[in-house]
Formats: sequence, structure tokens, C-alpha cells
Amino acid sequence: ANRRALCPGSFDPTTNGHLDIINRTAKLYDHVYAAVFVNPSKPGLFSMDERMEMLQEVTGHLPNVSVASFKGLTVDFCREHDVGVIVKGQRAVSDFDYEQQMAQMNYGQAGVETLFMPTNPLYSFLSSSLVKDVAKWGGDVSSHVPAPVAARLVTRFGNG
Ligand code: COD
Repeated sequence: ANRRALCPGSFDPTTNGHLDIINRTAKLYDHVYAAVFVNPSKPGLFSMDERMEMLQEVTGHLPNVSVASFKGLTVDFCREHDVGVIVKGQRAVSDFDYEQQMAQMNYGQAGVETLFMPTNPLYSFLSSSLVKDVAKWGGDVSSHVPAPVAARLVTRFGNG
């Protein structure tokens, strides 16, 4: 069996919800790629380099996780890195329809499986967008994102 997994995302920025999924996936697979995907329709707040740096800072202690970036299809990343499984967190039914379509497409295109991992209930409401919204107006996001990410948000929005 293929023992490598991919956790893809925009990671703009990484939240505790993302990190929880990566942590749990790292316990199940020999190697996990946490990969920042370029989404041309979402310009985002942080540059690709900043997103990767933050992801590296908060996963650096996990020996079997490596951070990558990719422009293109998740299945092409999987082919290039010999990955058999995409692991996605599932927050609510609102995530389900589109995620299922992508999973079926990816299986059809390349035989790559997708596994859905139920979100930790502590983080089920968390998204990068909400975090950015709260931080933009000076709200406290320190319980929603890792400390290095909270610090960057404060700097970026000038709320230090
Ligand atoms: N709890 C649990 N999981 C969470 C939480 C949370 N609070 N927040 C996010 N997640 C997980 C979800 O699994 C989510 O899918 C993933 O983290 C990434 O979240 P985001 O917000 O960083 O990323 P998105 O939703 O913008 O998705 C980016 C992807 C790269 C995953 C997506 O655009 C994609 O698959 N693109 C590849 C293009 C492609 O292959 N297209 C063809 C598909 S058929």
C-alpha cells in the first residue's frame, strides 16, 4: 500500500483546524506533504512564500511532514510525489458536495483516493477567511491560529 498522503490547501493562513488535520494524518501515514496550492481565483492575503514559511514554522516539529507548494492539479502533485491518498478535513455538510465531486474526479482521473477526516469540534467553525476578518478589525485570534501566525496577522494588519 502507498504510505504517503497529501494535505492540500490554500493555507492563507494556516489555522489550528488545518494543523489538527495535518497532525492526525501524520500519525496514520509514513509521510505527509502539506502543500500550498496556487488558486488563481483567490489572490489571498499572504504570498505563497509567506504561507509556506508559516506552515514550515508550525509543522517543523513533525519529522514526517514536509511543506511544499504547487501550481496545478492535486492529482499531478500526487503523481510527481508518489502519493496515493489526499486527506481533507470535513467541517460541515456545506463542505460536502464540492469535496465529493473533487474526490470522484480525482479518483477517475488518476486513481488517487480521498479520505475525509471529521474536524475536531473545537475547530469546526474555523476558516482562514473568518480568521482574517477578525484579525483585520483587531480581534483576538490567538486561540484559533498557532502563535507565529497570530503574530504575522497582527503585523500585517498593523494592530500591534
Ligand atoms: N477543520 C478541519 N479541516 C479544515 C478546517 C477546519 N477548521 N479548515 C480547513 N480545513 C481543511 C479542509 O480539508 C480544507 O479542504 C483544507 O483544510 C484546505 O483549506 P483551505 O481553506 O486552506 O483551502 P481551500 O478550501 O481554498 O482549498 C484549496 C485546495 C488546494 C484544497 C483546492 O482548491 C484544490 O483541491 N485545488 C486543486 C485543484 C484541482 O486539483 N482541481 C481539480 C479538482 S477535481
